[in-house]
Amino acid sequence: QPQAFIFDLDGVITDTAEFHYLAWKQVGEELGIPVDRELNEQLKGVSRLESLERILSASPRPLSLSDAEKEQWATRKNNHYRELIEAIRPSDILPGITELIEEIQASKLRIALGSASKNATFVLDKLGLTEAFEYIVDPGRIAFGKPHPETFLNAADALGVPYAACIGVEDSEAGIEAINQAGMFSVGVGAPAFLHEANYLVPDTSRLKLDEILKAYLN
Ligand code: B16
Ligand code: MG
Repeated sequence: QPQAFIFDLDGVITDTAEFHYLAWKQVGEELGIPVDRELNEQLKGVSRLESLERILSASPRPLSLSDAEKEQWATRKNNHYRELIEAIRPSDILPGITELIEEIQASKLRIALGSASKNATFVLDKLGLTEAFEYIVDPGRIAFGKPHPETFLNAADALGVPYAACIGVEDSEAGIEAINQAGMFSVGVGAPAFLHEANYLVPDTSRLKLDEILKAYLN
């Protein structure tokens, strides 16, 4: 029997994945590196500095930046991002998520957040969802980001729930790999082209139904 859900934030609870994309696109333009949606799939779920590294690797001309310069570009991206998320409101919770959380609570299952984002608590507060999460992973204390399983293991350990009794929900390829590596049941939200490793896949959040997820888990 499952005991807990561990949710990703950006792209699952709310569409901040789009804001991360727009912010990186802007930084890419400033750096002279085009950031398109395909490259963006490789940035989802990945930390700020690692995302920058991946963008720099895609540069059409060789670019070598010092660590201090990289920090500056990462901060620049975060400033763009913070501007974009300033106006987030509870109505920006993605379709079906409020209902899913209510169903999970009614079934007495536990709920944690496993986001890579240092802005996660800010976003959850804006959405009015902080109370729904019993535990929120602090990415500052995670040594290895997604696709490493540490984020999800940390959440399960904090709840005191066996890994195999956890269900992780993710929109990123890196995140699905992390959940699978953790020995948990993975639920993907998005396109099969990127998320085909998910144990259960839906095209968008409106299709996340607790009974369907539990049926798939028990199969
Ligand atoms: P920040 P998630 C991830 O959040 C995003 O998918 C990824 O695009 C972002 O780079 C990462 O958080 C770090 O975010 O710059 O705000 O610390 O999808 O794991 O909820
Ligand atoms: Mg995500």
